[in-house]
Amino acid sequence: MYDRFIVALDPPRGAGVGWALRVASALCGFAWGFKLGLPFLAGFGVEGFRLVRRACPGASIVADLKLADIGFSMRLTVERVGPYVDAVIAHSFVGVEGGLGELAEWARESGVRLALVYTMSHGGSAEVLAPCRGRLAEVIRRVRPWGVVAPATRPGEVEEARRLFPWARILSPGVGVQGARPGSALCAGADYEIVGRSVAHSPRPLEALLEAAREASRCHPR
Ligand code: BMP
Repeated sequence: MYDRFIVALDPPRGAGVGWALRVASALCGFAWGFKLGLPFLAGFGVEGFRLVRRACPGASIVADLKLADIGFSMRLTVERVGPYVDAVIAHSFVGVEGGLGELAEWARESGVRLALVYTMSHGGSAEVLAPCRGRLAEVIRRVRPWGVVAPATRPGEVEEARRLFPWARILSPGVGVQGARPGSALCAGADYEIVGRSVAHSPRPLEALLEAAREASRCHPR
């Protein structure tokens, strides 16, 4: 079950890249992959991506750079990290024309997988994203990405994503500190749960991951 978890390496305040490398090494061979986001990039640069890849070559590296821009700018960004990652996440709300169309083309050319955000795990997702789910689903259907992000904090939206995007891997953040119990998204049809602080900031990350996996195993994976 531990291989159904993606661990977000968002550094604690003041941490150096050594922290990320220690956590990645401790979880290497257990977690399916690592999510490296803007806090990671701001702290450790593209070099940090290369170092995590080297620390655990078997893990999938997912770049979560909150891409929500014109295609030209998204492409310029992902080209920098492309050599070190297996997947990139972008927001679906920017649409296809001049936006995700170009990013999807880059993903195809470079062999990097693309995942699109459907809805988010925090309360504010209900203000704009959730009411627009129909439109977001149209964008996702047009792009047909490898992955779709849907929140573990709202398993109903995970079930919906599973039904609407049967071809996609569903990635679900919100497990642990944000309140979703390990397994809640997997039980609802997600392929991977994204967990950050409750594993990566634990003094014993591997034990924390294995405990989450034990809890998640109450649900039978698809
Ligand atoms: P944590 O388990 O510490 O709350 O971390 C969750 C991770 O998933 C963070 O990196 C956050 O940026 C990301 N995330 C999220 O929490 N909700 C979303 O809807 C989308 C995300 O990328």
